[in-house]
Amino acid sequence: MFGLKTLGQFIIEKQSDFPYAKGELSRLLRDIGIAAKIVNREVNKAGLMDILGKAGSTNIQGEQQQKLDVYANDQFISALSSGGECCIVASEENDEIIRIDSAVSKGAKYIVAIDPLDGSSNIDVNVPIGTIFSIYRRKNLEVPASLADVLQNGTEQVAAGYIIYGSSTMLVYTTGKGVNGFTLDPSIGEFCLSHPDMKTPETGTIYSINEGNYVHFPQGVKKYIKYCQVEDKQTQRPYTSRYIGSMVADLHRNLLKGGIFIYPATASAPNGKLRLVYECNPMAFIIEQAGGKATNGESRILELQVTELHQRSQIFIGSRCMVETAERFMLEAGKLSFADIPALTI
Ligand code: AHM
Ligand code: MG
Repeated sequence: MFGLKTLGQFIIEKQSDFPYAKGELSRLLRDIGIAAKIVNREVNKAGLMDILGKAGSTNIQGEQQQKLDVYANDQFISALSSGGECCIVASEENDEIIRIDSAVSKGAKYIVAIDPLDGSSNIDVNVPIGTIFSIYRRKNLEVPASLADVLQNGTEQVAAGYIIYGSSTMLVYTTGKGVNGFTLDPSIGEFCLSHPDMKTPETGTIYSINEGNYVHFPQGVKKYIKYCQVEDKQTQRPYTSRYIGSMVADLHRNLLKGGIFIYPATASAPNGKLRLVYECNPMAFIIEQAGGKATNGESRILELQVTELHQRSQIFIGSRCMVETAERFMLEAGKLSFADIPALTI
């Protein structure tokens, strides 16, 4: 372990950044890290499990074989329940919030919003998938924890992070004092600090969007895509298009290399597809902490009013300069015609 710093060691070290910390948040982050390792183990066997699934869709105890996204949900809820620091879990997999009564009675302070397995349509084809989490503090310890504690604006997040199950497994998180990334070393079963103080480039050359939906995009997005494709040496255009279809993987790559990820409104989804509470807000917190920017095309994601648990938002997120340019296209849409975009070559 020479020179290695594990997630557990790092969390304990960083606790002193918060003078009044009693270790609860540290324990919560540790619980998430443990659940992530369990989910990682199953994700890694996904193909194998499918093959073994031929023996029947039940396990050795005769129980129904669980789908991996349900399995991940169960693992995180179970780790958070037994950890005792989280009184409410809000998950993409559950219509309603889950109250952890044993933790409530102990006065647990934290709320966790989670997408246990994002991009789950990519499981079967061995493409990276992820977990996204967001942590809030209970608003008022004098009253029972409720949905109102979950419906806080993104600016109130105490911590946020993601786990990417890819060619290697990484856990990346922030508590509002920068972003740090840890790679799972399977030989010792520990997340080890591999990417300290992550910063995203001010600008980049990658744009990530499901261009198949082009005809349904708002004018500003259409025009921005065309801008990305125009030749211009100074801005290194045309940009490269990269879209995995797992937000965690697309954002992780863009965080490291510089780029923009857009999931806009479409004709059939006027508020976009991605969920504000457990997808957009945590990712926005992380990217901002890494020096990037996240908006819904006009307003900062973290300041959007949260009114519903499964609320959706369009999102423009990544390198600051690229997001600002895209925002300008959104703002000017309606005023600009295609001919106004410099050197448009389509
Ligand atoms: P999910 O939460 O059902 O997995 O959907 C979220 C995923 C994101 O990871 C990804 O960015 C997006 O859906 C891809 O959607 P699309 O296939 O419409 O491009
Ligand atoms: Mg999701």
